[in-house]
Formats: sequence, C-alpha cells, structure tokens
Amino acid sequence: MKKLFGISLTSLLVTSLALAQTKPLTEEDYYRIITLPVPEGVSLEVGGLAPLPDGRLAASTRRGEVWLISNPYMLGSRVPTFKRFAYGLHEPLGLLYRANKNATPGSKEPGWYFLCTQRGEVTKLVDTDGDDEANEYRSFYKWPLSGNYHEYSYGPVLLPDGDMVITLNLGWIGRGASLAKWRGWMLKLNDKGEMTPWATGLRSPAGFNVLRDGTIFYTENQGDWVGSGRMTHLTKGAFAGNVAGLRWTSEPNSPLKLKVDDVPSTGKPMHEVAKSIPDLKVPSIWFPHTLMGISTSDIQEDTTSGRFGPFTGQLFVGDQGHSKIMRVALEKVNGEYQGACFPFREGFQSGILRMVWGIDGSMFVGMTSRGWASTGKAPFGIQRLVWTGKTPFEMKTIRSMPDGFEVEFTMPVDRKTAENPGSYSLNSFTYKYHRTYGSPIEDAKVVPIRGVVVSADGLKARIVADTVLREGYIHEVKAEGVRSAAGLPVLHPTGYYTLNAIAPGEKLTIASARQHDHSAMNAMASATASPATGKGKATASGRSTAAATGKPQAAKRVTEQPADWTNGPDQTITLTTKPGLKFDTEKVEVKAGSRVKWVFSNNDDMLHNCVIVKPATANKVGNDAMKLNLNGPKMQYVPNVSEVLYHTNLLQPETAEAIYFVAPTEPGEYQYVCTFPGHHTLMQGILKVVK
Ligand SMILES: [Cu+2]
Repeated sequence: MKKLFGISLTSLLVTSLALAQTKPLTEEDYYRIITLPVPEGVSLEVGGLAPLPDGRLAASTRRGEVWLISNPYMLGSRVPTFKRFAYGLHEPLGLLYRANKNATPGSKEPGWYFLCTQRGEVTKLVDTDGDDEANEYRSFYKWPLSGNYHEYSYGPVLLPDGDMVITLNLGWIGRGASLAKWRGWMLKLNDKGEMTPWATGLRSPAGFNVLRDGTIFYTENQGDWVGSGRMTHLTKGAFAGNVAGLRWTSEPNSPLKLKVDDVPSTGKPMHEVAKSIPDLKVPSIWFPHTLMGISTSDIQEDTTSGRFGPFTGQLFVGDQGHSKIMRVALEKVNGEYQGACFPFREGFQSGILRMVWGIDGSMFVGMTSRGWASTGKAPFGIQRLVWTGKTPFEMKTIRSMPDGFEVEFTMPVDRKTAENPGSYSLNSFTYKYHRTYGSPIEDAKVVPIRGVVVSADGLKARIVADTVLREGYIHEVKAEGVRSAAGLPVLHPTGYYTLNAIAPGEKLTIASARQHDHSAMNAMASATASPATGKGKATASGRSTAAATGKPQAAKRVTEQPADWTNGPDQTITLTTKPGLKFDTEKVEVKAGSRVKWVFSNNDDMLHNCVIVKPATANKVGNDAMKLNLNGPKMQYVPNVSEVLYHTNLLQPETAEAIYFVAPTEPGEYQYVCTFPGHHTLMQGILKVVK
C-alpha cells in the first residue's frame, strides 16, 4: 500500500513537472537583450566601445565619430542621451578610456582622455575645457597605409603593465596581403608611443583582449590559411598562421625570423605542421565554422564576480555574421591553454563587433553590418545583455581527461539520464592548413563511448572513450539526453573541445558497455539531422540518409556541356557578386525549357555558392543548409531537398563555375540563392521563367 502510494505520488509529480514545462525555457529566460534607442540621424555603426567610470558609455563609429552616451542603463525609464565627442576620424575600430596620470587636484589637466585607432594611427582625443567635446586630436603612433580597402586597424587594448596592443588587418587582393609595413601584426605600444612588434600570422584580427593574468588572446575569421574561426594565445614572437605578415620578419626589431617560404601549403592539419615549425602557434580554441558562428569578433573575460551569472572567469566571444555570442571555458594542459566553446546567446539586432562590461556587470554589445551581412537585420546598434538571475542548465565546462572528458554542469544532474552513455555522443575532426580560403571538415570520426561516471554531488560526468583520443583534433561533445535533477534538458547541449594535448592523470577502469554501435549511430544521426531532442521536427528519413552519405547530387550540377547540345546553349547567364552579400544581378529571365549555361563568378573575399530553387523556397532551402551541421562543408552547403533544382559548388574567392541545365517548363518566379550559412536572407535573386 505504502509503495503504491509512493508510485502514484511520483507519477503525480512527473505530470505536474511536465505541465510546468510545456513552454520550453529559452536563452531569453536567462539573458535578456535590451535595445538602446539611438537618436534619429545618428549612424551608430559601432567600431569601438569604452565604458566610463561615471557610468557613461562611449562609442566610436565607422563613420568616424565618437559619441558619449549618458544613462545607457536607462534607469528610471529615462532614455539615454547622446553627445558627439569627436568627428572626422578615419574608421576608428577601437576606443580606449584612460585616466590622465598628470591630472593632480588643482591642476588644469583634463582628468581623462581617449585613445582610438584610425586606419593609419592611434590618436589621442582630449577635451581640454570640459564641455564633452574633444578639442585636441593628437597623433600618438602612426603607420603606413597602401590604400587597400581591407586595411582595418583595431585597438588599443590596455595591458596590466600600462602598455597597449593594437592589430593591423591584412589588405585583400584576392588573398590576404601585407601591402604596407606591419600589416598582419599585433604591435605593442608603450605610454610614450614607442612601438615593439609583438606577433604575426594575423589575417583579420578584429577581436583581441588581455586576461587578468596578462595573457593576450586574439580571434581570427575563416579565410586563407584559416580553416575555421579560432582563438589563439599570442605570446611574443608567435606566428598565428597566415603567412602574409612574415614579409616583415627581416626588420631588425622583428621578434621572429620565420619567412613566407618556410611555411608549406600542404593541407595537412595545423597541429601536424606545427611539429616542424616551432613558431607556428596552434589555436587554443577552434570555433567550427557555421556550427558556432562564421566570423568571430571581440573577446571579454567574465570579471563580474557572478553578476553576469554562473560563468565567472570564462570568456565570451562575439560573432559578427551570426549576430551572437559564444562562451569559452579554458584550461591549461601541459602549460598551454585549450578548452571548449559553447553557444551562449543569439538574436542580437546586427553584426557584433564589440562587447564591454557595464558598471553593473551587464554587457554592452556594439554592432555594425556594413560590408558584411549578419543574421541581425538592423544596420547597427547597441544592445545590453542582462542576466535575469536564473541559472541555465548548461555544460559549464569540459575538461580533458586521460581517457576522455569530464563535463561539469551548472546544476546537479538527473543520475539516470546522466549515467547513460546513450545520452552523449563524441565526434572528432580537424581542418586543413593551407593557403586556400577556409577548409572542409577533415577526417571526422565518431568516438565510441565506453561508459560514464557521475560524481557524488551530481555536478560532473566523466565520459570515458572506448578508444585513444586524437591530439590536435576538435572534439564535439553532445549531451542531448542529459536532464537536470529538475528535469530540464541542457540549454545548449553541444560543445567543441580543442584537444591540443590530452591531460595526464589516472585512467578510470570501466568495463566496456558494448555500446559502440548504438552510440555511434546516435552520433551520426545527431551530426546529420536536426537534434533528436528539443527544437526542430525529425527530418524525413530519406533526407538524413542522403545527408549521411555526404554526396552532392550530381544531376543538379552538370559542369560540362551535355553532348547533345550540338548548337550550344540557348542562353548564357553570367552572375557575379557585389560587396555586402549580394549577387550583382537581382533578376534574370530565361525561356521555359531552354538550354541554359549559368556562369557564377565569385569575385568577393569570402565563399559563396549559387543554388537555383523552386519559387518562394529560397529561405526554406537556406535554413535547410544551416541544419546540415558537420556535413555542411562536404555537401557544399546544398541540402538534398526537392526544392533545389540546380546548383554550383561552393566557390573560393576569385573563382568561377559554369553549370548547364534545361530551364523549368513551368513559367514562374524561381529563385537563386547563396546557401552558405548566414548569406541566404540577403543573397537572393529571381529567375523569371517565361513562355
Ligand atoms: Cu554567399
């Protein structure tokens, strides 16, 4: 009787829990985005953000202005007010507030000033008369420019010893190029404006920061010599991978001597190549392209002592193209940083370039989309990210173990699901290191799981692999089946651990659970289709099978003129690209049933494809492409769905491809679209088929 009662009480509890969870919790329940209203006429394309100790926030813009924003916290429901502090600057992509050491009580010295980085110099902006407008623009440190449009300059970032660092973007001439001195470098500046070259191998170093312990990290975007987004620890003399900056290593003050010709473009993984090039610094974190974002930006260490939630000491990394923020948990193994990245918060209004802490431990996020598209549709803006006080159920961190990984959760787990190896999956893969733009996912393998041991406090799960893990590889760790003690699924059940070195220590003795086949299948399924649990309906089985084979559909991409087209094509259409994620032509007309030669020429500085789809399906197909996950690159981001009629492959910058097809016989407004993740909403056109 007692037992029966116990059971019914349990089932009652389960029922009420299930009821309480009919509306699944989302990121919004834990971190709220608050939009700062921007006055009419202010183009707040944020290049730099600097919080002032008095609670104001300063923003430098790509239009060359610096704005002082009062009450950015919108206290008392009051709107923030904007005051223009400086103008006429050349695309300042960084802003630093500095207290003036010479301002003693009673002196006429202003108490503070800004340093901002224009394309060609770091400039000191001083308001000498206290009216909140700069009346001195003093050159602090200068460098030459070639005039190439891609020569962005960023910083400065203050180091704990009072020195500063800046970074100089490579120019773009169909590949990254260092056309003027120190392009592709991080430079260190002291208080007097004296420069020491610090590190090179940089390509597009918009995001860099220093941790409290003085460690300098920078983030890199996919490109030539960069298989995917990544974050690298820049020690003095480090070479981070792109060869263009090595042009300047013969300069007497260069901290390294490595030359361009010393770095072979073999396509072997970076960690392999690094074995024979000691200066080559492998990243601490890889952000797998499109799975974690597409263009990394700013880095911020959580120094809020818990005011921003349970991730104190971890890093947040912005993403321009996906308008989102990722989270990074680092650890040191054999004296070097490595660790895991996780999704954190998406849904910002524009492309994220800057993130800074407000005085209340909330985060200001500065955005701009110009020149690059982003998921957020606004052209610019500032939003504030505020923790609601609720702790999300997350994988807080992943640690390397001699025989697998240890996942630490933010809250105690439900033991039954957490101890089941079927609740997890592990995959490993790497990228090519070569002069080509980007890389497919290389050498992917499912890692079988031998067993899982949950700690006594229910906060940690040790996942023991049934094989030796591969050093240098990225490991995808999924915990989709795990529930918290309160029954919640993991808010973001996927993390990517960059396993440069396997941590030393004791291995666990666990008898093999003979789960291999089962867990391997789970892993494949979750890598190819939408998540088995949570959002998204299961996809048709035919599609996931095709996706698993990873083969593009040959008949939809014919690259040689068919033999029976003896008179050639009836029509040749040539399309190219425009900056800002556009095709150069937005409407093309062909005759129904005619023979078409379709030439797509990618003259942009990033990867694109061209996919011809049925009327009104471009957005649907674009979304399908995003869901290809680990299989996306090898499928050219072309989903195997009936809406896709014809397509090119994913094209490298400065390459072209011609495809041949017979136009649909049914007239209508068909569409062409680039399905590279993040592009499809902007990069579309109409293919009008007429009788
Ligand atoms: Cu594209």
